[in-house]
Amino acid sequence: MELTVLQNQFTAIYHTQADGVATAPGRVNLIGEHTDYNNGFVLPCALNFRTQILFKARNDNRVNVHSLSYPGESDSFSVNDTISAGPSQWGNYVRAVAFVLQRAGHTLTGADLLISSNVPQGAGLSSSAALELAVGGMFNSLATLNLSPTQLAVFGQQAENDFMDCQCGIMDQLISANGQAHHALLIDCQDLSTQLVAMPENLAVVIINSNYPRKLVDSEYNQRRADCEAAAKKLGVASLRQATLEDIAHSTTLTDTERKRARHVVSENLRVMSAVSALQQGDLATLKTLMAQSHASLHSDYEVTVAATDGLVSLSQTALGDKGAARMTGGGFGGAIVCLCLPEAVHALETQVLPQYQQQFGLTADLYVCTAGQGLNVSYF
Ligand code: GAF
Repeated sequence: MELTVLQNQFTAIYHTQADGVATAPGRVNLIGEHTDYNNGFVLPCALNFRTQILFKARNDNRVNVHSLSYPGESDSFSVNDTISAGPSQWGNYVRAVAFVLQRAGHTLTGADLLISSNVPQGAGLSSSAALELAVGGMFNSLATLNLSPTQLAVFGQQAENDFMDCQCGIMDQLISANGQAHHALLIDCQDLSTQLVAMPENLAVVIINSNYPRKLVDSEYNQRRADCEAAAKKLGVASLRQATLEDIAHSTTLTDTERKRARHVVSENLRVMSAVSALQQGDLATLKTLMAQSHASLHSDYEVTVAATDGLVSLSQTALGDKGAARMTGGGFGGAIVCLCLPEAVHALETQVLPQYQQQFGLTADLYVCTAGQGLNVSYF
């Protein structure tokens, strides 16, 4: 939404003008799925879809929150008290970030907030990480906490883990904090070091949201984490980052399920590193192979795809031919797929894949042609 419209809305709600705006993006992961919580490698890029929070500091310790996505609802809490869950799920993301900052000993400032977002929700594009980072950036700036974007990302992850009860890894928050326009970011989730990887100018990033209703996502996600931790323990390593495909093949103690989960994680880490070289060389044929292997592994070994996302990927791979690559992206169990393709191939996705998907699965998919966007930003008017 245009900033002036948002500023007017802020004034209509709070009868005063906003001081500034904190904005943070959603993300798409190009490759490296379910590797972050195994201390592995991921290669996401920030999106040009963003969450914006207009804010004005208050003289008391209250945080008042409105969201344009939930008109008629609001939240309000005091940063002087211990923060607990409130009436709304969306408001709880604001509370969650305030809670973890407060728990770490930071003194927060009260503020009036207005949230607006164009990150598609429920599509696996990290709308929650975008909100957490915008909230963290806003408190950081208002209370002069001097936290780095990476520190804010860690607080965002803690907010998910310790307040929202979702045991996610660090990828979504870290890319929302540190993304750079026109670049993907290779993240080593073991030490949180990052390396920018320029996106080839001749490749479009296309996201297709399956709109498949996501169910049991959190419980299945947490179960995958537990499987990986059990596998690492049996292999005698601190995390699957330290395991090799040979270790996994030769182990006599892993269950079939643990062997499959570990094989996905270790092979996916190798694919991420190959994908970085392929992106740097603009080698679409290799990217196509790697993304197809990643999807197949997520289907067979990690078992986080559903028929709808398998179908979308397969239809996209056929429609793109040698002009593009496709795989599921994000946590899975529905959500979105990502395609990297020549701009001239986008038409085939729109005119062939969307109607075929509708016909086969009875669902209307949404297609977004995206660009790699900028990470967290806070500015004053
Ligand atoms: C979700 C999680 F939030 C991430 O941390 C990551 O594990 C991803 O699923 C799978 O790669 O987005």
